[in-house]
Amino acid sequence: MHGKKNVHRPIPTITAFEQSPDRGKGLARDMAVRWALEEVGQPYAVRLVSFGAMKEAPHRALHPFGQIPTYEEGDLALFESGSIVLHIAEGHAGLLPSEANARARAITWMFAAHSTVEPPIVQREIATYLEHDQPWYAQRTPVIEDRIRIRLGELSRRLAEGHWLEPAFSAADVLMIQVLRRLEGPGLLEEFPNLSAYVARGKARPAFQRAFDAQLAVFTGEPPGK
Ligand code: GTB
Repeated sequence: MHGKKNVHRPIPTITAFEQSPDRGKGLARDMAVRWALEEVGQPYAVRLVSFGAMKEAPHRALHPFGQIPTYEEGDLALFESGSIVLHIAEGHAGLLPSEANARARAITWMFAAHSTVEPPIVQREIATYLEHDQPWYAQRTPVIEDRIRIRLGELSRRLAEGHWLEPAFSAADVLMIQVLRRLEGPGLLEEFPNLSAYVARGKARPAFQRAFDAQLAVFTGEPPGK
């Protein structure tokens, strides 16, 4: 049964960085999970983990790669933000269409966000943060940026004047917008005005703002909304 509403389920607990390197910009992958939970109105708890604790056995029992986010709900423990968002969308109304083909198309876009659009974006981050001292860095960066531009161009043409990837906002938009947010700032994303507008549309959603404020509060130490 898809899109079950009002089913009693335990409050899930997610993990997030105790100290996010993005200093509260909401770019770490707990943000997509928080956003999905906010969209469906599911309360959740957060356990903050340090970089050290992430690599220790108790956390690795939840996440084999020693990363965040994880998701615990009763007997169920999940890792991989895409899978977690899909699980949330499967269990609640509002993040996936109920008609079978439309639902399959939205799930396809979820995979596209993480499998097709995101990889060159992550390659650029890795080059910027970890490989900038390498002799080949200056030559490699424009190559990666061209790969990103190709994907953004393709996505931009498909989105065209559309508001969302499918006719209604879905879990696919949560993942895709979070992927595109990793390019924010003067640069590549701004070369594609409809993609910039798409990201802005997602960020304007009240659920995005609640999720953003909650993760920012971890960084500032202030309660959300202050
Ligand atoms: N495929 C997994 C998923 O989607 O859940 C990838 C999980 C992952 O990359 N987790 C990262 C992590 O735990 C945090 S989100 N890293 C620590 C480690 O591997 O030891 C990636 C991330 C981190 C920081 C920023 N930032 O500062 O801007 C953005 C994104």
